[in-house]
Amino acid sequence: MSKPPKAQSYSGSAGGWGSLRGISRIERSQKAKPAALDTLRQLNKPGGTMCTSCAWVKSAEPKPFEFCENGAKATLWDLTSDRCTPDFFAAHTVSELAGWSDYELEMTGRLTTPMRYDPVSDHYVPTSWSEAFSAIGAKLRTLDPKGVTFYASGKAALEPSYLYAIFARMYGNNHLPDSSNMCHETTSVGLRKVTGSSVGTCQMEDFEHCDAIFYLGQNPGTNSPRILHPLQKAVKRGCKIVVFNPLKEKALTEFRSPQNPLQMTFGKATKMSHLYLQVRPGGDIAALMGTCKRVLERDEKAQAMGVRRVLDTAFLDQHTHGLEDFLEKLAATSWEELEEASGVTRAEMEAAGDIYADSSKVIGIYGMGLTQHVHGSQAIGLLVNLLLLGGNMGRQGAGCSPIRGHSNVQGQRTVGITEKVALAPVEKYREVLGLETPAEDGHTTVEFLEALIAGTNTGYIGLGGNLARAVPDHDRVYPAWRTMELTVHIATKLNKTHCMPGKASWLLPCLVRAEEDIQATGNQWVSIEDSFSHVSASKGKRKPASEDLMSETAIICELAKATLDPNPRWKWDAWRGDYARIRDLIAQTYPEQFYDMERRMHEPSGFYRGNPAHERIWKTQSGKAEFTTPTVLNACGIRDHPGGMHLVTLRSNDQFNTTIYGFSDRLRGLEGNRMIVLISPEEIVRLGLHEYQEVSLVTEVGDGIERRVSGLSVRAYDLPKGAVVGYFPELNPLVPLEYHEELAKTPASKGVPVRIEV
Ligand SMILES: Nc1nc2c(c(=O)[nH]1)N[C@H]1C(S)=C(S)[C@@H](COP(=O)(O)OP(=O)(O)OC[C@H]3O[C@@H](n4cnc5c(=O)[nH]c(N)nc54)[C@H](O)[C@@H]3O)O[C@H]1N2
Ligand SMILES: Nc1nc2c(c(=O)[nH]1)N[C@H]1C(S)=C(S)[C@@H](COP(=O)(O)OP(=O)(O)OC[C@H]3O[C@@H](n4cnc5c(=O)[nH]c(N)nc54)[C@H](O)[C@@H]3O)O[C@H]1N2
Ligand SMILES: [Mo]
Repeated sequence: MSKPPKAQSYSGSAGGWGSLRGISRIERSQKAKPAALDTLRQLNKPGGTMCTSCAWVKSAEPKPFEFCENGAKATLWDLTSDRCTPDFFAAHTVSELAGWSDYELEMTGRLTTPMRYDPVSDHYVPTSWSEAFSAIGAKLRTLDPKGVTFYASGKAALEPSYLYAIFARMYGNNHLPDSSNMCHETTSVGLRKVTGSSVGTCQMEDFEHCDAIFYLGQNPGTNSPRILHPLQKAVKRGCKIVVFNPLKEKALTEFRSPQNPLQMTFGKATKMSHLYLQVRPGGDIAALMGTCKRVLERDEKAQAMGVRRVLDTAFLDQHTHGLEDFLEKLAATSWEELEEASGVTRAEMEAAGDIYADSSKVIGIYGMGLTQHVHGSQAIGLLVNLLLLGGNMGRQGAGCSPIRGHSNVQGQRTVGITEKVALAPVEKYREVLGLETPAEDGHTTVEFLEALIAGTNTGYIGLGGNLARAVPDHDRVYPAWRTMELTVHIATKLNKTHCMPGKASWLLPCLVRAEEDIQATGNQWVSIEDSFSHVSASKGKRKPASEDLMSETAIICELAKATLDPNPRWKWDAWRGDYARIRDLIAQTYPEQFYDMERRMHEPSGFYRGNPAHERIWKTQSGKAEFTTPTVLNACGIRDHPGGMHLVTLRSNDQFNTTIYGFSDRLRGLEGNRMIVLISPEEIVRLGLHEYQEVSLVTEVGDGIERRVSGLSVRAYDLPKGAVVGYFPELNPLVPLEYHEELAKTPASKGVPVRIEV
């Protein structure tokens, strides 16, 4: 499958003509019909369809094309004319398909027909919807509810997500892990611990007022390109961007707006960052401490000179807790220790501190580079510390903004998809539905896998996703996956997880968001929540890929009817027939945030669900924003090990998670091969390697389990010492299941201790 590798650095900017070429390549490969372009034109606009790619905000004043390269790719991928039909399944055994690559499987096109796994012939065979539902319902009734997990991958809208969460609880458990458990769970736990809120505090207008943006561990050029427009605007009015990232990501160095014909044709790309700290993996805790150290020095200096102080002392007194302990820790930590743990110099940390001290409004942004570490919540805590020092929380032009992943992943948590009972609306469920929430917390993703390996999890329902592929430790997970009694996938395209059927297994093909969803009362609206907690309406207009598809909402209603005893208060047919009735349930369950949802979701840019931390109301233990006193200086769980390298696994520009669109990581100048490992030129020399040499990576956590990925081709890349980088999901066999964030259990896929073997 891989073409001959070619390494070169990319000379273009992020955005620009390269991004348009990227879109047209996918359009050709997916043979998208002209009507698909119509869908693109309506993407992220009131009355249109909300993009299924990232979770960045929908503008109240949309541009002619309110989508980016990768949003277009995701949409065209959904609207492909290729079909994965019963004939295809008749021609291939499931064991054969299990050997296909992620790319080959998804290239077969949209699933068209409900399929049942036949263990005798080892084929998926067509079945009818009614047979599928009654057989799955009957099977679920025989299983112990304590051993069945209901996973959700953050794409499904609020309506099906709400129903999915109550279905699991009516069935008898809180086993509702979400892709968030591998992603921003560190935010849900860590940011909540310090601000009392599990989501970001920024709003769009803050980007029009900030003086500085600290941008940590997120790659906007690939993963949220629409953010580049407000960033570019901010830079042009003088805002300074400080980046912490081991890789020099192109979009954070220069950007050419594809929305601006003049800049595309004649203009110079915009220089995006003023300061770029190439921290080592996990180096953010120390780099942020160094930045804070400088901020304090600058505050002392300001006091000595009798000018305006850098610290917002009124805010600190009234709104924060724990500053003294943090200051003690800072004073006790030397610059040498900070340089060693961060991988950057004192001068660089001082420069970052100076930009902070010279700015009166600062925003902090972060992504997987912070959350996917063993001590990720401490790194988030340190970013919040920095913001708190200057009172940069809960006021205009300031705040903390995690960039979410899937387009509705935040919303799924909001409407009840959570394994934590404390976060479930237990009282309201009782009042609105007569539902008694099971008392025990459910599985996180890691706990699900532990139960799977231990043999106590025997059933799995997946609302989207490719879970077996997205998780750590494939060599331990794959064999266990196949031992389950029941696996059910609600999906749009075929993937590796589907090719590891349990003893009884079904593929239930569903509509994508751009397709019309006709129920008893006509074509239905759905709604989704973005990274800024805005809830927007979305409607599909395209004809479905096959007549035999059902919506996610309809599938969940039918599964629930087939599984649960009838209850006059649980009106699955009425909910399925009119999604406004589900929104009514959401509004009754969460009245403060979702009142009048039916009307408000049509407001431009959606309605704001609100966030107490944005109003400086801190729902923390102390009732104040909490300073974090770090217990470590680097976020990696294991620092010292013989191999001495830390592996970062990340996304290329040509994938959406486990969906591989192609083999071009354009913005990094890496083409043609995904089985590569990036190493700095100095380390290549030190280790006696050479470019294009094949090596293996071996994990070093000392638990006696051999984890190895071989056949990786070496590429020289500008990286800090000790960092090696490769692609998710190919390198997931190297991430140990037990190596996860200390509080949130997010797998630590950004700082795995490894050695290189020739
Ligand atoms: N096109 C496209 N869009 C997507 C996705 C996709 O796969 N494709 N995925 C979606 C999902 S689910 C998510 S969660 C988001 C993910 O979006 P990101 O959060 O950008 O995730 P990654 O691609 O994993 O890259 C993380 C960044 O962190 C940096 N990094 C790694 N380790 C460290 C560290 O220790 N410190 C710091 N400061 N930086 C570090 C990496 O170099 C990289 O730039 O994107 C969403 N949007
Ligand atoms: N090593 C490493 N591992 C990681 C990460 C990393 O950075 N490094 N990132 C983690 C992160 S942030 C995340 S979010 C997870 C992602 O984990 P998942 O969310 O489980 O994976 P995806 O690849 O997004 O799932 C793709 C599949 O979803 C189905 N699908 C697509 N669209 C729809 C739809 O509209 N409806 C339904 N029902 N199904 C649909 C298709 O069948 C497709 O094959 O991976 C995590 N794993
Ligand atoms: Mo994610």
